Amino acid sequence: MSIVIIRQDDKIELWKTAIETADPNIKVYSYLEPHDKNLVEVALVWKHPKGSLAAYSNLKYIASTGAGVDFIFEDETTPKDLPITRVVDTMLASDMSEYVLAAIFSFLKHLNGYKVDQFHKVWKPRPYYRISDFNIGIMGLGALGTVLAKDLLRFVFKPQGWSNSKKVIQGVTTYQGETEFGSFLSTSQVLVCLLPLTNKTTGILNAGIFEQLPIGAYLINAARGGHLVDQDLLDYIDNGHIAGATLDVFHQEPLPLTHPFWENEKINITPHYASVSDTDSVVPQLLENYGRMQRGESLLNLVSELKGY
Ligand code: NDP
Ligand code: OXD
Repeated sequence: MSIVIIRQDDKIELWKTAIETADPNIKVYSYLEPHDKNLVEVALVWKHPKGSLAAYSNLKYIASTGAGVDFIFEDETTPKDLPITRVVDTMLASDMSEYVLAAIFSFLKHLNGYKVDQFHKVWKPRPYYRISDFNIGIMGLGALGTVLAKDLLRFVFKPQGWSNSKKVIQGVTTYQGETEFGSFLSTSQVLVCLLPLTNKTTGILNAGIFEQLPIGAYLINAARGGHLVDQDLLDYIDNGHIAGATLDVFHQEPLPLTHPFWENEKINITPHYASVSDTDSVVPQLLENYGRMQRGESLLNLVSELKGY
């Protein structure tokens, strides 16, 4: 009985060592090394090559080593009806909060604009904003969005959030579903996307919603590139309706060198590094689920195939 790790970056050894160190009784393979695929019960995946999961016919479940599972559903050859788990982790959530806070503070104090000025040796003070000036609208009040909302409260920001189901978070104005989306957007001077990428949320950051934001709004997308219609953002930055954006995720990663985002002074780019699963923090929950599977108990952090997240 064994676990296989399938990912295309350079972190296979890191995860393998972390699991084997935590429990030397578990045999862990890289999908690239020789192993008996029939004995593999669990696939730990992160952006696996499409089609690679289909080779494992005795899997009991698939575990994403990140919070997102969009790449698993996008692979049409993923074995059907298998449970899928994802990471829900306090460190992942607090890292995301720190990233979003950094982006918001940078916007409030024009740090991006001053960096550009510095390269041109320009001394040009601008009126700055204060924490009290803005509502911070969070799209997605799940594991990450909820922690962000609470962290924003600690800095005396005014967070508000939007989700599928109604949420009650003390100090946070919450909006639910399509009917309340417009009210949420029209009062969000900073819009933070922390939605999962699903059929319903693909392309959700588009001209239709930018139009509903207050003039001068700022966008932070740390969820998935597929949420954003790139050209719509460029158009709304060009026409001044959107003041700028911080983007951590893109349709194609790494972002192609020819992409216009690289050249846009009002767009801050980071390389999908807002919040990264830390093996020390995440391996215990992976092992907990492995034990549950062996004991025939229900798994933690299961994803709904119907909802796609
Ligand atoms: P969760 O599943 O915990 O939360 C998702 C939230 O989005 C829920 O509140 C859900 O509503 C809401 N939602 C989903 N679909 C809709 C919709 N159609 N309309 C309104 N609300 C919707 O996810 P996480 O918070 O753990 O993570 C969110 C995403 O962040 C991940 O899927 C991943 O893509 C991204 N991510 C990016 C990272 C990075 O480094 N850039 C790192 C980690 C994650 P409800 O609660 O009612 O179901
Ligand atoms: C994740 C991510 O989904 O890193 O965890 O994007």
